[in-house]
Amino acid sequence: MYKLYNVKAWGSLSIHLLLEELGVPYTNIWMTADQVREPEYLQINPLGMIPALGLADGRSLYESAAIVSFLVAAHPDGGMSPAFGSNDYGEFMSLLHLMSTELYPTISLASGNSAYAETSAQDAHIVATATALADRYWQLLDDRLAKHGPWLMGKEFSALDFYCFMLSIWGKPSEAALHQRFPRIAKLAAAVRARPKLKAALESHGVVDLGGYGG
Ligand SMILES: N[C@@H](CCC(=O)N[C@@H](CS)C(=O)NCC(=O)O)C(=O)O
Repeated sequence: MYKLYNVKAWGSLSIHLLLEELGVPYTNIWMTADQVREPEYLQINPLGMIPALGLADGRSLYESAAIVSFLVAAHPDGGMSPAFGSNDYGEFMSLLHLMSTELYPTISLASGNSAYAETSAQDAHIVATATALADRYWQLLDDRLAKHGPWLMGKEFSALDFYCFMLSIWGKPSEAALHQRFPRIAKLAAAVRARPKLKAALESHGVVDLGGYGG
């Protein structure tokens, strides 16, 4: 059975929703921010970050996009990705990695208190630059939804939509403001929230309603 190392409304949210949608058994382990930084957790994720997924043989996986890629491959009947090796799958991977390696860290930088800044002026510069770059990526995703929606893979709902939803709840200055700028992202987020299988998980993260994350 899997073990999900989970913090409310952190990067484990997309994995939590994916596990629920797939209907596979897992043990949910709620963590505090302090526990994530403790040496015991570094044995599970050496990066000291959420998410991590414990496997039945005692190993653990980290990096959210890797966990998504693993789960959709381990449970292909769950229908959470296009067929492996298809051109659609290639596109699925491009979008997953765009969101995990570009948009996710850019959103983190846009949140401020960057380790890269020595002064508050430097931090303000990083926040402004990262906010503008994040908006560029959001526009790209919104444009794709406008052309090929309602989901990121067109008519097929997939694990990408959970991932996109998770990033959108961290919208700056608020989720609602992000929705105003990117209406198709707003539509996608509302449609994810409306999926019956996800109700309990969304409630447990406090993100059933718009702005549940804190804005
Ligand atoms: N590249 C990582 C990024 C994960 C990440 O940034 N997680 C944040 C939470 S959303 C975290 O655990 N931060 C550690 C901390 O704040 O102590 C991934 O995709 O899994």
